[in-house]
Amino acid sequence: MKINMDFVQPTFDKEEPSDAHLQWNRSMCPYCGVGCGLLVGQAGNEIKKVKGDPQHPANLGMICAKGGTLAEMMKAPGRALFPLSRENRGEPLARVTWDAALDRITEKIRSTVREHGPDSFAFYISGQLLSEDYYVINKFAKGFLGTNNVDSNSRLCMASAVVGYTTSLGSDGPPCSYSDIELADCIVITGANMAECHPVLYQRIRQHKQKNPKTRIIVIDPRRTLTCEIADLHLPLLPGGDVALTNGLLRLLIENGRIDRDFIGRHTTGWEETERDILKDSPQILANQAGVSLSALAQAAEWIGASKGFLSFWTMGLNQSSHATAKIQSLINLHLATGRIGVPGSGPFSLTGQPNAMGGRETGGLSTLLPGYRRIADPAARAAMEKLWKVPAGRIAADNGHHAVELFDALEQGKVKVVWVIATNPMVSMPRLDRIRKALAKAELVIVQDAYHPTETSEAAHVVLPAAQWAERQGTVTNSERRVSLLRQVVEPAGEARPDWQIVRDVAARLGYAKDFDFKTSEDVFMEYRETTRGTRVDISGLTYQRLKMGPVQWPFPEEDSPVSKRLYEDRKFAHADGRARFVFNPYRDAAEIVDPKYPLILITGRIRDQWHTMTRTGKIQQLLKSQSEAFLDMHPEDLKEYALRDGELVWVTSRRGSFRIKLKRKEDIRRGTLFAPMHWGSLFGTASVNDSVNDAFDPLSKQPELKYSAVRVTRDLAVC
Ligand SMILES: Nc1nc2c(c(=O)[nH]1)N[C@H]1C(S)=C(S)[C@@H](COP(=O)(O)OP(=O)(O)OC[C@H]3O[C@@H](n4cnc5c(=O)[nH]c(N)nc54)[C@H](O)[C@@H]3O)O[C@H]1N2
Ligand SMILES: Nc1nc2c(c(=O)[nH]1)N[C@H]1C(S)=C(S)[C@@H](COP(=O)(O)OP(=O)(O)OC[C@H]3O[C@@H](n4cnc5c(=O)[nH]c(N)nc54)[C@H](O)[C@@H]3O)O[C@H]1N2
Ligand code: SF4
Ligand SMILES: [Mo]
Repeated sequence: MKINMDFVQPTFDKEEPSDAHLQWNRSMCPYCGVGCGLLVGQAGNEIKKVKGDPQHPANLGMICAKGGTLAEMMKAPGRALFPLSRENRGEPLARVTWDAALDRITEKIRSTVREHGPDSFAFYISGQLLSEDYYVINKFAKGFLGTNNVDSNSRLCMASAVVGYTTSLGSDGPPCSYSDIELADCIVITGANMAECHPVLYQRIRQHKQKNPKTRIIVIDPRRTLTCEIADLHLPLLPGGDVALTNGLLRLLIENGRIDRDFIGRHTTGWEETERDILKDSPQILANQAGVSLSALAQAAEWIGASKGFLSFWTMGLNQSSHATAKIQSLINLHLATGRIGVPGSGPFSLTGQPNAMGGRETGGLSTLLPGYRRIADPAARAAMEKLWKVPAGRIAADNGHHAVELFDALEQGKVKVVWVIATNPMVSMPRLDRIRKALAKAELVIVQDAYHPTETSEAAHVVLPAAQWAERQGTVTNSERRVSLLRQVVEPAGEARPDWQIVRDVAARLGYAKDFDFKTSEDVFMEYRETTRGTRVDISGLTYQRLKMGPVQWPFPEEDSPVSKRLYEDRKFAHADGRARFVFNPYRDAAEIVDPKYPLILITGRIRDQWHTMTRTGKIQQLLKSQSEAFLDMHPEDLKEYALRDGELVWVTSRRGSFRIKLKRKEDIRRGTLFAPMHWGSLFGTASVNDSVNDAFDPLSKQPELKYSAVRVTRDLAVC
């Protein structure tokens, strides 16, 4: 076998004397989508120390505070150690055997599906699962139970990026590599706070800028975030002003003669209409609508137009919006108009949040997808999967399953009766927690499979299943740049915890599908999964665990000796049937649409550097709580004055949907009229969650909710409302 050596053999750094007695193994960080390779130093079954792996191409040895405290994470209290069960909510959860727990689940799924049909059951899963977990869950639900009710927290995270790429380029899949950073001379970071959320990549950009000071960095964010420290230009747009802003940039690029008409003519469709529509609004109108000055917009257009390598990063500021698809298509238009895609240092680069959000998409982990980037709506795709899964034609239901928001509505309405939640904590992370609470209370059986208990969601469960986490199990993950890495098992699971895929396999087997779920190891699962990718855009049919043990690789990887796939579309062949990419024009939406005197402020929610989501892990690590130990609400000093409120006081934030109480924080670096609160704190920390009030409106195409834009008021007393 010829080996593709884009990764060198391990040379463990054992220089520090205190580390010498430890046994070092390779691992992967279980937090963000940068996908850092780690070295874990262990003594027996205990992980003592974690370092960045200098050989891993994603991080080249770097690591952030979250990755650096993983040894402490393994000692954090509150692990789910044994299966727990109770007949009715309100009764205490009691320890049961695995057999008893799995028998109970199996019987309930069997009887519910028999009486009410397969769509009375649903999985709600997570981008923190491994690809093998995802594959087994999808195969079980879509191929055997016959329901497409498998949606993931990626619906709150990446769904809009999937639709944006698919509609513009013909397929999902970020077309760039991290190594494009070092080749870019103009980097746009929009709706992304990379300094706090993708710290190691941010570090790479910072280093590139230090070495090449002429590299232009433009940050587009209503807040002056930490990321702005490396920015040459910050465009503090109005929340939701993105389409006006990007359309303004496109208009100025046209006026400046910076359009690649040769590329447009050969490789795209839809330009004529787009150019016509873009020219309808003046740059001044578009700048006003975006809430930025025309001179700043013109500066950004100038730098983009003059650059050779134009790379744009985006994350939740674009994805989490009720017009997210429009925002993303407008951004991709800039790359198509300038021909800056599929060439070094260029491309529209959606950063994934969770460690395996990408793998989730590849394995078909949304209610609209099947493995290999196949879509449920495509009859040929369903037929292909039925053949691969050796199930009768017509087994895979033709309709998409419920997306996340709709799934909880269906539970509340009693249409879905049994829900199995894996590796996500919707009682903190879903918008409109009042509805999620009611939905879970209505369900006949709530199964929560988590590495920790209690969580806000496991408290609502009938059955809690303990999952092995991070280095306690083995499998593959794909990071933002399409790089597949093998996460090795280096320690034994805590208590009786089991790997997620095994738990689902064992229920499938009990339901009579033992032959089809005859996977002994995660490698067995991987070998079956990789076959489903053959001939698709995410083809990894040449990949093996053995190859991955030598180092991670980017897909596609169709042969054992495939060349490195650094960039998609280098051949200018886009994935639409005609081989061309599509311009999609979107008119800007009036950014002030929902502001009403009763709810005059806009609440933005997001992340802080040292916490991970709902804090089941990072909230228990002292070192990570030091920088920020409690929830807060950022408000501009002028707004504090206007509403006669004081820095540090407790206030009520009220939206049309609900209220929560939180501590005010004076903050210069935020637009007047906007507020920011972290999403992390939930009821187990004794505080109300922001999601008690956050908007559950969603994008019509991606169904991703508007987590970044809620009209609210802030008052000292709730009674004032
Ligand atoms: N420390 C830490 N890192 C993480 C995570 C974590 O929990 N903690 N989670 C991971 C996950 S799953 C994800 S999805 C990513 C998220 O990573 P990011 O998307 O970078 O993080 P957020 O803080 O959610 O939001 C990003 C920015 O969008 C801005 N924004 C809000 N509205 C708009 C708008 O209308 N337009 C524009 N252009 N910008 C807007 C916000 O002000 C915010 O600064 O982070 C990943 N990394
Ligand atoms: N208001 C607001 N809400 C948001 C967002 C926002 O910006 N604003 N962001 C949204 C986004 S982008 C995301 S990704 C979501 C994240 O929201 P969640 O997915 O709810 O957040 P986590 O805390 O990461 O939940 C992961 C759960 O999995 C458990 N776990 C860890 N490892 C394993 C494992 O190996 N197996 C199993 N079975 N369990 C494990 C953890 O203990 C935890 O309970 O939040 C969304 N909600
Ligand atoms: S940047 Fe992300 S993947 Fe890397 S160590 Fe930090 S949290 Fe982990
Ligand atoms: Mo996310």
